[in-house]
Formats: sequence, structure tokens, C-alpha cells
Amino acid sequence: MKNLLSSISARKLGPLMLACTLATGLPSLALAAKVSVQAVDKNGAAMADVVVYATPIGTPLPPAGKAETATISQSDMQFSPYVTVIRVGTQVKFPNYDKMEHHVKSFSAAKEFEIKTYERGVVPPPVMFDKPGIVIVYCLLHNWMRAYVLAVDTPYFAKTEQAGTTSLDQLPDGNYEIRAWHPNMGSVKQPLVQTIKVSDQTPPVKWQFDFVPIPRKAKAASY
Ligand SMILES: [Cu+2]
Repeated sequence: MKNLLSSISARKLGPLMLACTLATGLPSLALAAKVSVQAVDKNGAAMADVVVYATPIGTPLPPAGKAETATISQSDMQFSPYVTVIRVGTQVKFPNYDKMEHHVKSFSAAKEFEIKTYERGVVPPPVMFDKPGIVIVYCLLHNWMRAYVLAVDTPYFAKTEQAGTTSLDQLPDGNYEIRAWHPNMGSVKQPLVQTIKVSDQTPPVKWQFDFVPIPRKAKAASY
């Protein structure tokens, strides 16, 4: 069996897995590909904090499982992470790890909410993001503090690292609309979009934005 497995490519395992499933009753593995993503700015420089998400064309999304939870903490007088991507239906916690009090406020249509001033160690009840869209999160006590949440209608998403790269790891074969968004686009500019066909041979998906990102606001010098 081992020799047989190593002599054929992983992509040919579908029928075999099905046969094994029928024989053993074990669940089969869904075929899923890894798609690399690369984002650069107007000048070709790597772009971090780009959210990339893929929506299948012509096939339904997998149902949402157990409610997911994400965390945006307040530490060193900033929200961390700066950019968060979640599937609609995810709850977000906002723990405060600073010595100072903080506050959380969103005026965004996709999720308007407020968590009144709270102190270190406090984790207020999580906030449910129940609609797709872009949510800008502020602390009204510290005007440089800002975080972005992009709630998307798909479980297939990722965010680029400092090198401008990331990957979508579990995309079942098929056709997708894939979108890329950066916080500087806010909710004004539409995300960039491409159509891709996912298989084991999918080439990296490359994005070039038509702007140079504005650096994140630094905390005030007095802090
Ligand atoms: Cu604050």
C-alpha cells in the first residue's frame, strides 16, 4: 500500500480515497489546493496587510461550522492586529492588556457598536460581526488607534505578511472570484478582483495596487 501511494500523485487519490472510505468507513479527505498570493504596490514594493478572499463560482460555500472567535487586543497603545479578516458570523473579543484605559467604537454600517471605556485585564463580551463589510474600529480616547475588520461571506481568506505574500490553503478545486483589499481603500474603493481556476497546478495569484500604502499612524510620543 505504501509503495502504491508513493507511486501515484496525491491528486489521483480521489477514487482511491473513496474506495478506502467505502471499505473502512473512515471519512474521505476533500481535495484542496494551496494557492500562493503576492501583493505589491504601485512601485512594485511588497504590500503587507492585504486581505485576499475567494468566493466559489457555481458551487455552494461550505456551511459555517461552530461560531468562530477572533481577538483584537489593545496593547502598547495600539489595536493588534491592525487588520483582521473574518467570516461573517464570527465573534471578536477586545481584551485590554495596557495600563491605560481604552475604548472601542465603530461607526461603520456593517457593524456599528461601542464598548465604553474599560481598564487593563478586562475582556468585554465579544462583538458578533453578522454582516459582510468593512468595519473601522476606533478608540475615542487615543485618536491614532485604529483597526480594520473585513467580514467576508466565505471561509477562504488570508492576509499578506511583511513580504507581501500569503496563501489560501484549503481551496477545493473549481473556479473562484478572488478579491484583494487594503485598509487604505476603506469602503470607498472596490477590492481588486480576478477569476481563477484552482487545481494542483494553480500559479501564484499576483496583485498590483495603484497606490503606495500610507503607514499606520504611530502612537503619540507622550505614550
Ligand atoms: Cu485607547
